[in-house]
Amino acid sequence: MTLDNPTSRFLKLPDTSEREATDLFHREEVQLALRNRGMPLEIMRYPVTPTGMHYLVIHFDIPDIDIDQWKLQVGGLVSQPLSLSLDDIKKRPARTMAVTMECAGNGRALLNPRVFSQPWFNEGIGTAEWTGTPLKGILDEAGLTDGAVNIVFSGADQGIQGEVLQVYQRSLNIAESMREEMMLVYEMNGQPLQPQHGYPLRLLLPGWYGMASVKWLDKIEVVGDQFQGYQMAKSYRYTQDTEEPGEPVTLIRVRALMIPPGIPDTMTRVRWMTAGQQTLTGRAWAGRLGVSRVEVSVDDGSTWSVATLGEQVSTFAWREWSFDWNAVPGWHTLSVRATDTEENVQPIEQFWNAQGMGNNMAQRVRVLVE
Ligand SMILES: Nc1nc2c(c(=O)[nH]1)N[C@H]1C(S)=C(S)[C@@H](COP(=O)(O)O)O[C@H]1N2
Ligand SMILES: [Mo]
Repeated sequence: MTLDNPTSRFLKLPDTSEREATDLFHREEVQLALRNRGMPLEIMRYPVTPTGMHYLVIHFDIPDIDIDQWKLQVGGLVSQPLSLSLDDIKKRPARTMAVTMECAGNGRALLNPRVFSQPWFNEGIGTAEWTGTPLKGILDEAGLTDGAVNIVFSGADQGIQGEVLQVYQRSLNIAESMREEMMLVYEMNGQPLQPQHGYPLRLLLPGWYGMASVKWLDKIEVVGDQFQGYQMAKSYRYTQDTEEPGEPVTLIRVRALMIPPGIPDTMTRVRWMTAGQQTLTGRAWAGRLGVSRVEVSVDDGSTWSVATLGEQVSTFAWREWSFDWNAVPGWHTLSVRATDTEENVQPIEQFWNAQGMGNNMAQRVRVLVE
């Protein structure tokens, strides 16, 4: 949207002095938010997110890697342990795939009561074209031996979380690890991985929430039991309190997001737009599943209309949607929700969990039309 007459005029959108206490963020949440940037939602206009605008999550520090010393070690219950340099890995069969990645905590800041952690609204999302080699090829070459149950992927980053000193580690069962789309990637959008995205090598598990795609990967170990590391057994669980074990967070749930239409108020991000025919657009994804339907509401969820689905960027990436709206003057709350190919639909009200995971509540956007 462009203004016909860009002359400034006085226009007061909701008053920021009337914020409630629940809207105030803690110093540590702000600190996390500054390290872990989100993707500005208007950037959904690009099918592939420019690298500098892809979201980021870094639990500890970005590790300092000496590429001359660096090797990927593959060991444990294998018949042939491997030690591979980046050049060795690049010589293997290569594949490039667009993948939509989302943080499992996306939407967390919208919970009430709010959960203290990286305070995403809806911007923990991005789609990149990743280049690497299939994980299965490496595992086949190493040769899993009898009794292999889990594969443990370790990053070079270390820190303390939940009072546990640890390296960032996640595990995966054998069947998932052997899926065709699982990759070890060394390029993002045609360039070597940037330090913040896992240089020199990361795991990429399309369809899974982002935490599973271990960055700065330097060790793959095949083990004979269920790995119980912190990022599996304690963190990334759906629980109602910190005591119960709960269920593991795994695949990405269905979600659609809207490019906020019109123009924003700097402080509140509330939108302003002119009356008449407007096209609302955005993207929708469902991890491993497809998106079967996207619906838009212009009356705060009272009624829903079906949007037009556009092309899907790849099997594991988002697809565009659009919806023509005849905007009438006044205040409106716009909303969008998607349904996946297994008929899971995004909730209107968020169910709450103690770590603020998998929150795929339908997005709401306040708009003043004049
Ligand atoms: N080694 C390591 N891998 C990691 C993380 C991390 O902190 N350390 N963060 C995870 C989380 S929670 C997410 S959502 C994704 C984010 O990947 P990105 O920063 O490239 O978008 O990386 C995952 N892999
Ligand atoms: Mo994440």
